[in-house]
Amino acid sequence: MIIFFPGSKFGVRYSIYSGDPDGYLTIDPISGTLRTSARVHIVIEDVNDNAPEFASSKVRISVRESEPPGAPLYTAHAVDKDSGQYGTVTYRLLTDGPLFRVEPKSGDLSLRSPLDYETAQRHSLVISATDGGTPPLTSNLTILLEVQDVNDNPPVFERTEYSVPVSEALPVDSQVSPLFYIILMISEPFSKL
Ligand SMILES: [Ca+2]
Ligand SMILES: [Ca+2]
Ligand SMILES: [Ca+2]
Repeated sequence: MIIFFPGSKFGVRYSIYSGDPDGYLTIDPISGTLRTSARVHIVIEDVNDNAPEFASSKVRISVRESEPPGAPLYTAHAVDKDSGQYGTVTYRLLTDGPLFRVEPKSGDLSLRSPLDYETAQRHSLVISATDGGTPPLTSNLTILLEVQDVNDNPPVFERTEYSVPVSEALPVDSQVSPLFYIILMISEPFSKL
């Protein structure tokens, strides 16, 4: 409903009195010209334009060879700026699978089986971080793992029994072979070995 007010300078002033509760209409108070307006809601949809990012592409860690399987060694963490599944990161180990494992959600790196310094003193691991886009975007982290030695091997003889012929005329404190040095204790009855 449009009403006008007599008595203004030009005799009439227009105003919208009712029928437009949401305010879509405006009226010129002098000319009475009606105009419409509308609110427009713009929703910006995210796209997968950011790959997961590690703070550094390479890290070094040091692990004792005595660490038990399952012990946490390192936590890989990548940040993806996208939202929803486009920003959801899954971790995967690309190398050295038999010895190590990575938890896909947390990025926790742990041992599957024990390390052995005497077998391998270094391992180079690559962990990938992949988002949930289609196609997915991926970044890699290289972990240079150095194995710390621990004293886990007692001295061992190559054989459990050795036989070396020794002359009874051999002087005391003699070397009987390049490999063995035997101090003969001269006392009966063991002097005739
Ligand atoms: Ca995005
Ligand atoms: Ca992403
Ligand atoms: Ca060792």
